[in-house]
Amino acid sequence: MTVQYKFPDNFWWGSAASATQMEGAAHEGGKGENIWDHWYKREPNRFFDGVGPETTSDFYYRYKEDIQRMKEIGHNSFRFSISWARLIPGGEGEVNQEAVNFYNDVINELLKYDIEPFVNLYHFDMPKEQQDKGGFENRDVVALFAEYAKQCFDLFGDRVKMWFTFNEPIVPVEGGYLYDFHYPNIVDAQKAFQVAYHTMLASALAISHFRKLDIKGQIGIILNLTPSYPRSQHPADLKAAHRADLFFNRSFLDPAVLGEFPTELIELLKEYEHLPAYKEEDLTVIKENTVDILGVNYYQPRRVKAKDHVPNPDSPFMPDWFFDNYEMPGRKMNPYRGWEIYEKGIYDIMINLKNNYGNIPSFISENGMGVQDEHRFLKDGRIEDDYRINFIKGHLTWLHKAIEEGCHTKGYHLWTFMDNWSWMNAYKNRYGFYSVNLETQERTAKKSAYWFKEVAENNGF
Ligand code: BGP
Repeated sequence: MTVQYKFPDNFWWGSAASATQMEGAAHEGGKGENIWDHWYKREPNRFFDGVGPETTSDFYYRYKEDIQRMKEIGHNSFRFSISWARLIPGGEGEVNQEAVNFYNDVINELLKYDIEPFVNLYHFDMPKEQQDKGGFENRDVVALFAEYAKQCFDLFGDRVKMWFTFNEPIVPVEGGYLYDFHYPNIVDAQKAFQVAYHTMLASALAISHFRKLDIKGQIGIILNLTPSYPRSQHPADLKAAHRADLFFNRSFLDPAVLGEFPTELIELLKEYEHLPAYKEEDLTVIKENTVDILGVNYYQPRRVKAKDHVPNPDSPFMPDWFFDNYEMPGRKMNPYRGWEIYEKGIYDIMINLKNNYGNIPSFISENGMGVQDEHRFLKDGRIEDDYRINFIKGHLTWLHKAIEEGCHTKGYHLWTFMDNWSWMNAYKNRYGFYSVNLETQERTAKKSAYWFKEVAENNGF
């Protein structure tokens, strides 16, 4: 392969996944219930095809063969999450030894193949007992999360060098407290802001434990940074895009990297009486415990326009001072998932980090192309996913340009290693390098897996 786009030495090539989405063994190995197990039991029909978190690719039992596959396709790093409810079944108290053994084995197996384990502590999966007490609405849960994080550092910090506190903290806020696509299905802006605030406090508190333990590694957070593009240069549209950025990106990015919430955000929350409860000393914890590294998840941009004052029944929280989403005519769409494809977005994000966030070291922690009914692309027993190869290439090309312009970008992880269960969407959209037959658990590499192997081996394409 002639290499036109060469990436920096030691670039991380790999993929990402999460506990609830791939482990299976939802009621085995001493695992406690999390909100997904509970919600599925309560409302199975809310999940695509009625499929719940018990039906997965069974990584809990098949991690050895899967890690070997990672090696086969050139991974030098892999991100997974620890299930809080598996490690500490009720979210507090005794550690479950079977879980310790499992995560130890996974970490050791990855290291055996020179695959750097990237460990994320929370991927949307609050233990049910803690959610019953309010989850992150409840200040006590903040300290419990930090305690759980500390346990993880103690148990695995001798080998794991790359740590992340949360994946996409905005999603449980939007899903669970504004737009009804995650448990606890509450629609209440005040609670949403409280949960967002407590999540960022919990992240900083976990980082403070990490620093006290003097773990030889780095700690960060994974954010889905969604660039907001205005419909036009009209001041009202510009203001709408600015607010979308403020709420959906900067609410998390600023405290994580700069150690403080944007003043403008605080002023707006005061004005609209949504300021969450906080203690003065929290702000010091947030100030003193910023991240070493940022994981960036990028799928699609946000197109925004000024509110047109027509109530939108699909958007329960879209007050007048907010913005409306805008369906820009002619935008390029993923025909198999319904999300926009805008490769340059990845470059814009990186340039923003360089210019406004001290060029913090970062990497792409998720990017990927979901496809419905992907078996239609099956040819001679394997999925010919040229569309995914083009998708990755397009994004890597812009990422490469960002790096050439001085952005401190250290890797690229695809979402995801093998087709996995995805919350309410269950198995609707497939993203993996490997397809999985859920009846036989047979894995088959897609065309993109072989292509990616070459990219990783050549450190470029
Ligand atoms: C991201 C999440 C992942 C995964 C992905 C795809 O936001 O971090 O957990 O679910 O989105 O989502 P979907 O299957 O709904 O297309």
